[in-house]
Amino acid sequence: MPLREMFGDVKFVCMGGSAPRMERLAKELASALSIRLPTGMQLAPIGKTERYSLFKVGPIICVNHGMGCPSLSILMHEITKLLRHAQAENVIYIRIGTSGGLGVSPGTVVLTTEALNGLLEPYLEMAILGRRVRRETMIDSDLLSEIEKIGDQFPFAVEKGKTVGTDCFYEGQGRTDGAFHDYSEEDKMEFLRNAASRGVKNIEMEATYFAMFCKHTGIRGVIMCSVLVNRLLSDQIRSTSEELAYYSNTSSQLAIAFIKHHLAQESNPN
Ligand code: R2B
Ligand code: URA
Repeated sequence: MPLREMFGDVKFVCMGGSAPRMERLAKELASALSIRLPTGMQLAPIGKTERYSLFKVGPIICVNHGMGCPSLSILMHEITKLLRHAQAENVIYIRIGTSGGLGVSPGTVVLTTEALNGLLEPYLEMAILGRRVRRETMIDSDLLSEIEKIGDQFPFAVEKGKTVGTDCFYEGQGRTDGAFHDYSEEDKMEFLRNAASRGVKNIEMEATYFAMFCKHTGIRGVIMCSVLVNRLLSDQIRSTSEELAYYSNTSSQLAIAFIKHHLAQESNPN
């Protein structure tokens, strides 16, 4: 494929778990940035869609990464190789996701400052060549304050905080409504309160790998996740489907506003 021609202009890669959400985001970005497809053309995924669905609108890739770090890790390696071959420069990676909140209300977008693993430690541990390798998971992006400011225009809250990334949605996140659990409701609340007291605002399943990857490669990356439920109050989502659709879309709205602002600033720096 003529990769340079196809992807050499890329400036942003938006990644999120689900393919339909990423397709919707691509359509919303096209409309927000007034990117018109030639008459009669439809937005379509590029390449195969068995594992990931990738869309491109102007200088933005929108691609889904599935659930958990193993799935995300393959995507991040392959997208990064693709963009290197295409000679794309200064690309910003954005994870746009959903999460369970700690002490923050549904609809809030948490901007991750640092990712913690399920032991509440600030690193990702991987087995590489039969050895344990630990890598840092700080988000040292100068973009967080810019994004926080952009958040002021929205009716939902945008807050910086630490994010726990787990390998398991149920026991790993201290749920008591999975197929089994070997701890009590009190144990669960102690874990969640302990995490909150260390500055954790949300829990999801990809932040550690995403943050590590960006730090290790020097790629500028940010994680913005919508909160679906305040886990300090309940694990059950009691919102209506309309409310839930609104809550899960707040991070996409923030990402669109950020990309628009950033592109406008680049084309008119004064
Ligand atoms: C958020 O939602 C998914 C689990 O339901 C997971 O991918 C995540 O991080
Ligand atoms: N995704 C998660 O991983 N956890 C939640 O509580 C909600 C969404």
